[in-house]
Amino acid sequence: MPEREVVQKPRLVVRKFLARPQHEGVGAVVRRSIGRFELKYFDPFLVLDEFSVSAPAGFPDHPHRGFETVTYMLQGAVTHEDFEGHKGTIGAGDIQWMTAGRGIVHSEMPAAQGTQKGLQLWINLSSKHKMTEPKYQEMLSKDIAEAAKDGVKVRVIAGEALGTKSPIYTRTPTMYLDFTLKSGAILQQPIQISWNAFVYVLEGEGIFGSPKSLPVTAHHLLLLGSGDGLEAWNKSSKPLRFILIGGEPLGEPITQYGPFVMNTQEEIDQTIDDFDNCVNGFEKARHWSSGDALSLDF
Ligand code: FJE
Ligand code: FE
Repeated sequence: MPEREVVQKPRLVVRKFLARPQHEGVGAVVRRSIGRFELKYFDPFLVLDEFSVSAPAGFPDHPHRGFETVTYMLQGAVTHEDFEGHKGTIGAGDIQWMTAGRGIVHSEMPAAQGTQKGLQLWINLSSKHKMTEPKYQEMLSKDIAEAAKDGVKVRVIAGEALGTKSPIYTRTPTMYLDFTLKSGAILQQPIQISWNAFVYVLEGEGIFGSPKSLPVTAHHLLLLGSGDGLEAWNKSSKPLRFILIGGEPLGEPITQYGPFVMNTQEEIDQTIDDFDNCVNGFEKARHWSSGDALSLDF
């Protein structure tokens, strides 16, 4: 009996976006793919930014409520500091999984000379988790599980790949995998059938979904259609690196005002009120500032 394939109904690429650079924060540049006008929301994902920032630019004091931010560093380092005194620096390969929940006010600033690069993903929280206590999960590069087989290497940030599991707890069920395929390598990666999933290409060129499709290069976002997994090929002579992210859609109404994402307009009005008055989770914003010279109007 032949071995059963891990992917029986491969997902095809249904939409493709090139993320062009735009200005965000103070003097920072992001290539935004999810969260821009043409793709406001890909349930449960609100924003995907490939950011690039050099001192003195950055993302000075700003609030969040109702979702999670996941920062994955690719180059350099970023220091974050919040209104509870939680402070730290994440460097290349490290991850910070921040559940803003009912409220975080923080700054995210370059920590080194040169250009700091990374990805920041905003994952929506379901109505029952929006007002949860803020929480951080941080993993250093050396602690991120890696697996390799037949020219495919994966760093498992969330979820499971090649028999390796991540310890990250996801309130909105999410997979986050960083794949590198050597020249000639082929990938088959299962994805929950009911989840939304996309690929973001970081380096090299890859063929996704069908072996007959055209190669895709860096800074492209590919939305995947229905199916039980992803098939990808590196038919080029150079390494291919891409991120595969999937998540269970919440199927809830969303109302967004900048860094506040709730279900209804009333909840947004309440959030603006809470923030202005430093109550309901924003208490510590009253006497706090990171000390960054820059300031951000969100
Ligand atoms: C934010 C504008 C912003 N993408 N990528 C408005 F820029 C931000 C923000 C970020 C951000 C931070 C990092 Cl470290 C990386 C990012 C947007 O901080 F939250 C609002 N509201
Ligand atoms: Fe932030």
